[in-house]
Amino acid sequence: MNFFSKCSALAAISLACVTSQLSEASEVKLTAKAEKLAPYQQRDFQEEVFYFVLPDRFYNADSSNDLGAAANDKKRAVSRGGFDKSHKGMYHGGDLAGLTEKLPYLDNMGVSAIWLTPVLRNRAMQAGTSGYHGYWILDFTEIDPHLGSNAELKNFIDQAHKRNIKVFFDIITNHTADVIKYKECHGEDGLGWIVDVSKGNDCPFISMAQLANGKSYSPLIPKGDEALKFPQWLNDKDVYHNQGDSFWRGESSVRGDFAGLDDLYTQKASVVNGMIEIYTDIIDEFKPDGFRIDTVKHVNIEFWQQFSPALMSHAKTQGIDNFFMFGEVYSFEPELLSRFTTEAKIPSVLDFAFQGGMTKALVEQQGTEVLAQLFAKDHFYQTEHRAISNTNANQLVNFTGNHDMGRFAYALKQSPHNYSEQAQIQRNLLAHAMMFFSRGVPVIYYGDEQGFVGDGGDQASRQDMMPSLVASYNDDDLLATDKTTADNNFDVNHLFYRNFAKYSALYQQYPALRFGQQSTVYAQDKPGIFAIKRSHTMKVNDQEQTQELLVVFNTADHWEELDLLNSFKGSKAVYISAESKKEAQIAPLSFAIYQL
Ligand SMILES: [Ca+2]
Ligand SMILES: [Ca+2]
Ligand SMILES: [Ca+2]
Ligand SMILES: [Ca+2]
Repeated sequence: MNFFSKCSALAAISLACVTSQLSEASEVKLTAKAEKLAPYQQRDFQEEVFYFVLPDRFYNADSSNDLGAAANDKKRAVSRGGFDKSHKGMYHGGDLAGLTEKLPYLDNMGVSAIWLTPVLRNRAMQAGTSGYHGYWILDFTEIDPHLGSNAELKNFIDQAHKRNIKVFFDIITNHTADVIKYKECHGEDGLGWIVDVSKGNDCPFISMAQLANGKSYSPLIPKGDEALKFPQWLNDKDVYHNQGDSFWRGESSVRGDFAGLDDLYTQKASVVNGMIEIYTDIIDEFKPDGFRIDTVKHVNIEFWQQFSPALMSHAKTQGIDNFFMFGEVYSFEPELLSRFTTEAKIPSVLDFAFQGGMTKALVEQQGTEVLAQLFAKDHFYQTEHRAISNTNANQLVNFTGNHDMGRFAYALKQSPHNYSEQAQIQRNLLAHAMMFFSRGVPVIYYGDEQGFVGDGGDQASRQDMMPSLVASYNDDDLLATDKTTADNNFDVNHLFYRNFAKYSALYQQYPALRFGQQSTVYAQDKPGIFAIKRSHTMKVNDQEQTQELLVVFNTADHWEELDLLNSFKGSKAVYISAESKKEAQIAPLSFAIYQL
């Protein structure tokens, strides 16, 4: 009996047995996630399937807000404009009303949590591009008018909660929009440049040693901009470092401006308390289910040691018992990443090391031992700090690509291996399967489910889901579809969308895939088999039951023998992504899950 026929026999009781992930005909009835997942208020963070989205690039359901603030709104004049659908660095019109309208599309794919790029009010224009991405906050008390109103955000959260979907905000404590200028760089009025910006390093960083020797910048706020920020204390120049631009190393990494963005003096108690108040107010007003924290590495650890526990405990007083936070620490080293979940007391971080492992194994074709080496460092995340939320590597946040580094599909496309379209499709699907079925919480980057590719990172990876007018997006060859980004791309029949829906359903069906302790069963020094065991003990009717799953990936572009199954007598396949010709073989670039 081959695996396919085993799989068919099981199909009646298992949710998903398909002959091939590339076949069009293999539709299986999946159990709705609502039947498997606990209600959002009681659900653990590590049960989620995340969808990460830039609201501006998703769906425009209200063209009346496309320009942002109203023309007669004096208070918000700097939050008006920047709308140009043909420019990749401008607002494209997507909004909260659009996200609300498209909730069924996300729900159907099995998404159980949505992470939005920052929604607070931005300076609309800065240095020739716009704040469409939300990372240039001016007003920490209200929603950017391009996206909608505070009331529309509340409605979006209510509608998501009705579908048992959580909502996470992306928050920033490192910097505000760029309002403060330096006389030495921008002149007496702060309105231009008096240095040669073509030489790079626009406003060179002044170190602590230089400060001690009397060198410093003279910060100023251009006339008319003195009261732009909310709350008011953010308009005080003394709550910023004012040391010039970061060059991303040493003390400049924490004390420097991010390309001119005003870097907060996060060592000062008033700033720590001010930021805690800003975000406890946000929790009180909107009751989000958690936060993703931006630029964590660029803020001193002592700040997080106060900020993180304060927010976690405040959320509990608001009845959000499972409130959770994860930080962005741009590093591929578990030794450094884990400092922020342990020393800095942030419950979890985005697992950049996991993303790096996917790239090594599936783009660069390194041996699967690179994955074993990655997971061998999971112990770094286990320390006494777990008192906060009993966290461990299972709560790390897995992703394959993002809005800064670009999509995994782009990494495949530009690889010197010159992958065929079919190979790009298979490798992309396999990377996403690893993201779902390895320890950690999966994050689908919006558009990946529609075969988006992109020309690189940053603006080049922030395509529109709605019909785009950006020429450099629309000339892309999307994977597994004849459509382009000039079309509407909410296709529930796209190969990737359908597969991600299956991955979500599997994830939600088997507790061991969400909670299971992971151990490596097999890895090798060349592409091929990587096998892990996921093991989870739970109480069922007062009896302890252990669910054990074996997940086998084949990263090679050839068939591999599955001799290792001999060590797991009586195992049965619960999912095989590509039909096997023979028992005890696994198809190229495919995976299989067995119950032990
Ligand atoms: Ca709009
Ligand atoms: Ca900083
Ligand atoms: Ca500045
Ligand atoms: Ca292009």
